[in-house]
Amino acid sequence: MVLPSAASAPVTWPEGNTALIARRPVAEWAGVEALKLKHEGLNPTGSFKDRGMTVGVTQAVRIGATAVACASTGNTGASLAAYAALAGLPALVLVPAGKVAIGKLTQSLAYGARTLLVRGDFDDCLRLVREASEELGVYLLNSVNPFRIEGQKTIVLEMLEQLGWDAPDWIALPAGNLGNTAAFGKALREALALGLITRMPRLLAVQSDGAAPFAMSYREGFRVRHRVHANTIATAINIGAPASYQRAVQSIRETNGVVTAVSDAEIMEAKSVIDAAGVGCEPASAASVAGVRQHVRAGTIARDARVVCVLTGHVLKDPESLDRYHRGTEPPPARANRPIEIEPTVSAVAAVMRTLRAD
Ligand code: AN7
Repeated sequence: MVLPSAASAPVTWPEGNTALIARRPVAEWAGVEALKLKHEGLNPTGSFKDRGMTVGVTQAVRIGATAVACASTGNTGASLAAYAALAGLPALVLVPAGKVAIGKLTQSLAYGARTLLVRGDFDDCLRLVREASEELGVYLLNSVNPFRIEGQKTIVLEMLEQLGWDAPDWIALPAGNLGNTAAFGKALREALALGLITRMPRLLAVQSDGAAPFAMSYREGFRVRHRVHANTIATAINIGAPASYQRAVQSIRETNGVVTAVSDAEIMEAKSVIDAAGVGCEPASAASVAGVRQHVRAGTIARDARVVCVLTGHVLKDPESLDRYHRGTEPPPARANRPIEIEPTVSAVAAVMRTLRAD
């Protein structure tokens, strides 16, 4: 009823059925007791992209596509590479050279996609893949493809089901190219229309200060569609000209939503709290929790509100984001951990143990 039907067998890993969890240290840090985390990093390729890719690649097979392509900051490419391999279709993945986390690049290569390191940023990659796919007849699987959005709706529908169809007050998510913001709004609109829920949760879309064109537009009542030169540590959302802008504006309007931006330092602080709780996520994902904390402090989100933060990617996706702490070139956020090099002696281990606290 809420998804397009597959004519033949769907191309599926399978994906979804991710955990909705509560973790006290994260809730305390954010300032909301009833905070839950929907961990989309638990999908087969480690991000929420698999939910859209199963539908998108199934559609590619249905129409007889001979090759598939996408531009990506890393996760879309990793997911496309896996699902194309599953379907036996050649895949082209265009990523910005030098700006993709190593885990994601490794996946795209390992799953066998032709991976092109484009000398430019994500926005250049997207423009290029749109032109190339039109000229060369390759099936485009960025989230401008509506089938991707249909699949990503299941994040929200599954979350609502896990909550017994008792909708939360807020759903927070990181926002880059805005496909997910578009999908969440559509899912909520349909859930309300179908009577699955009786009231509309509010969306909180969170960007990084270094890549916040959507937050800028929001502050101006969406009168201007901004483009910026993006620069954030959260490479997944390092996007300056989001493609799904229009549909995302509709999502924010229809849910009485809020768009905000947080600093890279706040993102890494949130990540350190999520990581230290034994959950873990990639930097972009932590933006959702950082955004909630910001809006609890501002009074927009009540401390007794029921909030779900979507963690979009797995902790192993982007290990190098912690490099500068591990190498000691920068002080880590309060809860981030740093390796300690020692001589192979028991006394060296004992010296470290004396610094451990019982908590
Ligand atoms: C972990 O892979 O755009 O706002 O090319 O990987 O729907 O773009 C990734 C986006 C959030 C933002 N969190 O979602 C790509 C890509 C993670 C992500 C986002 C992405 P959208």
